[in-house]
Order: sequence, then structure tokens, then C-alpha cells
Amino acid sequence: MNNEQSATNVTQNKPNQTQSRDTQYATRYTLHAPRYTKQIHPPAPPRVSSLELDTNAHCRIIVPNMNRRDFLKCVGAGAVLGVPAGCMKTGTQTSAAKPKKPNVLFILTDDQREDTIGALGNPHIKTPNLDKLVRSGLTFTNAYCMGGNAGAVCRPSRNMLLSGRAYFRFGTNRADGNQKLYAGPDMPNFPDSMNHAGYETYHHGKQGNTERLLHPRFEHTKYAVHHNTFDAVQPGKIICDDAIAFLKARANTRPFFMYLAFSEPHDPRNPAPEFLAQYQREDIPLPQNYLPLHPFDNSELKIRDEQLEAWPRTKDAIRRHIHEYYGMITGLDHHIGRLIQAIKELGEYDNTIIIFSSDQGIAIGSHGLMGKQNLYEHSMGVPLFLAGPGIPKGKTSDAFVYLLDVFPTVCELVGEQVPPGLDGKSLAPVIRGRTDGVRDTIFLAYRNFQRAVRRGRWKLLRYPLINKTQLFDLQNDPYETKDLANDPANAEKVKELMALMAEQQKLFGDTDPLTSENPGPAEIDLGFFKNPPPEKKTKKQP
Ligand SMILES: [Ca+2]
Repeated sequence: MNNEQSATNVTQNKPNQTQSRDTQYATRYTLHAPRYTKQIHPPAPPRVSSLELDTNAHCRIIVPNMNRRDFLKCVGAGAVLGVPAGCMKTGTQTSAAKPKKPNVLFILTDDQREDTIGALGNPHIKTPNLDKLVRSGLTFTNAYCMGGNAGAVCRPSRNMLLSGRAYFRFGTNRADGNQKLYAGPDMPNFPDSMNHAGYETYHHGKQGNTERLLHPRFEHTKYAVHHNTFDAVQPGKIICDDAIAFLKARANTRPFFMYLAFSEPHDPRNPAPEFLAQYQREDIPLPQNYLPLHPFDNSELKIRDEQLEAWPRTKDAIRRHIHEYYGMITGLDHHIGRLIQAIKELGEYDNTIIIFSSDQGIAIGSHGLMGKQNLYEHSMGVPLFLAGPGIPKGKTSDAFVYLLDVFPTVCELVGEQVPPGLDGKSLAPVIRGRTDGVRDTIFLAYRNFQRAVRRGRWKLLRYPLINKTQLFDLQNDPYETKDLANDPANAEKVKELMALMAEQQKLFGDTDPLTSENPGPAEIDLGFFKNPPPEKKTKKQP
């Protein structure tokens, strides 16, 4: 059997409709790990009283300190960046008038690469509703998930997002000294801050590999019901339907903060036919950095995600995966569009900040990989854009940002104090045009297997278990295809970035070594890839 046939067999196993979903999943992907683990919901903590905040306070403090430029923005543009509707009324209304804070809708998708938005430069994908959002708002073109302490990168990403902290801060509490998997509710967190700011807070999202401890802090919280079969799905429909129903039914006495944490376009990628039919598979190009096999062992080549396709990855197989992936994203876009339309019909659109991002990207053929257990741009880069009152329209920023910056950013945009001690930084000064960036370096980490650091055009990746280093010039090689680390002309640059990486480790509390005394081989064990063990189990579903 050649590899092409093998790939086909892996993915075309017909699930038996009487099987459980996990069994069907294992059948389809020849995997044997349960996809979702049982949820444990700790009791909800006492809620912070949310209505004691004087929403006029922010205006009263800010207005007297405004410089001329800001004042003109306030009265001329009709909106003060970060001091939404109401501030401009200060001089014309009595102090009894309460300004209305903007609603905040935070849409987080699952495994969506930064290059999967039509308006951001991908002419092959269809995302008409997200394109409108991009054109009406501000896009961060260098946005990253910081990484993960487990193969299920979704989980640390979503925990960092809601806590505003690097996962190294979660501490250790297990006998083996491993890091905690969840950010604890004993520290500041996104839902607590929004409750305190007077918002009606709502979460609906992915059930597995997420943030179990902080979701109960939302006033309304629930998990998505997963499909029981591999029938074609309407990606994101249930979450959007429920969000629309909630918005229509609520009392609307407070602004809303809605965190919709989707589980798509994560596999299994089985979108309804109308979304697949929007593409001609043969017209979908392969990634510019497509490879049949990763060039060396990055210490995580055998994990579940990498076993979703046979080795070496054939062009036809990757094209099929991308077709299904694009179909999922187009389906999500359709339902997100319905939600935005409903917000418009409710008259709330002009007073709603909509933020769109994803928990991280994914490879699907780039660099010979399938998953997100790597630190290349396609896997750690995320789409991040926002639109709404006070947000510049049709702009981009190349500031270096992390997903965990969203929490303090939203705090500042709605006039809530940013809690102390966060690793995330408010991007409000960038949004307001007062600075070009909030940091000069991006640090990425994956378990104790991989580290990366980026400054300017240069990105260095380090594989501590095999003592290997890669160096890429992202200005001339944005797809990370030409490793320059072994060029003697770059020796100083490698040294400089290795020192920077060590500095960044200290900054975020990362204590893992960058070098092994007894490194493993960099060469790939091709025997495994030709005959992967059929009973191979991956403990956790990423
Ligand atoms: Ca994910």
C-alpha cells in the first residue's frame, strides 16, 4: 500500500452510527484516545457586586487631562477612544446622566490560522462577514498565542487568555512537579473584572480542553453540546443561536460582555455541504511552506494531531484537509454573520466592541506538520482584530501582541482598572494611536520541547531536547523555509537571540533548560512513521 492509499484509508473509515462519538472518532482517525474528558464544575464563587462602580468616574478623570488632540477626537469624531459614548456629553448634560458603556462581544475560534481571513490577504478563503469586521476595525498583524504546557494547546491558551498571565504563572501542584493546567480563580481574571465593571457577563463555549476554573465566574456560563455523529455540521450555529436568543430576551439594563469560545474549526472538520461547495478543491493552493515530512524530530512528531494524516503528507491529502478546514471557517463566518446582524437589528451594533481571535493556529501541511504543537508562525500566530466605538476603521498595527493582552485591553477600553501583576499589556495606547507598540520581543514556548524568540525581522527557534537551533529572517522569508542558523555570518545573531531567549524566560518565570547534557537524535525515526503502532494512545486530546 502506498502512502496515498494509506492516507485515504485513515480518513475514510465509515463510522458506525451505533458507536459512541469517541469510538467513531477513533475509527475515523485510527485514534484510541477519548476526545473529551468529563467536565468537573466547581461551585461558583460569590460574585463581586457589579453595580457599585460609578461609570461617570472615568470621564471625570480623563476629560480634564485631555490634550488638544484627544479633545478634538472627542468632540470631532463623536467618540473618545476608550471612553465610549457618554463622555462627549460631559459639557452638555448634568452629572446625573450615566454614560452607557460599550457592549463587548469576544469571539474566539479554535485552531484558526492567521492567514484564513479573506480581507487579510487570502484570496482563496470565503469569510465575507469577518471581512466586513476587518474593514470596519483595527487588525493586529503580529498577534500570538504564547504557547502551551501540554499537547492540548487550546487549554493553556484559553487559560492565559482569561487570566492575562503566562502559563508558567499557574504554578506547580502535582507530585511530578508539572505545571498546573489551569489558572486559578484566586487571581485577577477577565470575568471578574467585567463583572466589577458593571457588565452582564456571558460565556458559551467549547467543553473540552478549556478553562474550567474561571468559566463559573461568568454570570451566565454553559458549554457547547457536541455532535453525536459525524454527520455534516453547521459550525458554530448552536452558540450563535443561543447568543441571539439571549440578547433578545435579556432585560438590557446593563451592557453585555459576551465570550463565545467556539470549538471550530478544530477537527473533526465535517462542515455541511453548502460550505464545502463554495470551494473547488483542486483550486486550493498548498501552503507555501508545505513539506511531506518535518526535516527533523522536533520532539513532538508522534502526538495525536500529527497522526491525523499519514506520513509523508501527500499533496492530495493536505488539499483535502484544507478544503474541509476552509469549509468549517466559511460555515463559522456564516453564523457569526447572523449574530452580528441580530446585534444590528437590536440597535446595539454601534455601541458594541466586537473582538475576533483564535486560541492558536495549526499546521495542516505546513512544515510537514498537522498540529499546533510547534512554534512556527502558522501555529502560534492568531488572527486578532476588533471593531466598534472608539476603534479606528480599516487600520492595521504590526505591534507585537499576545492573546493574553486582550483582557487588560478590554479593561482599559471600558474604563475598568487593569489588575496588577498581569503578563498581558493593554493595547489601548496602540488602538488610540499614542504608541506603535507595547513590547519589542515575542517569546513562545511549548512544553520543555521548544522555545522561540522574535525581535524585529529575526526569529530564533530552539529545541532543547536535541540542542538544535533554527534562525529565520521573517522579512525575507515569512514562511520560515530557509534556516540561517548554521551560516557563520549569523553566529553573532544566534548568540544574541539565545541570550534574549534566556532573558525572556526569566521575565515569564520559565525555568526549563535551553540545552540538554545528553541530547536525543534530531533524525526522524522513519520506522515509526511507516508503521505507526495501531494501539498508540495519546493521553490528552489537544
Ligand atoms: Ca485550539
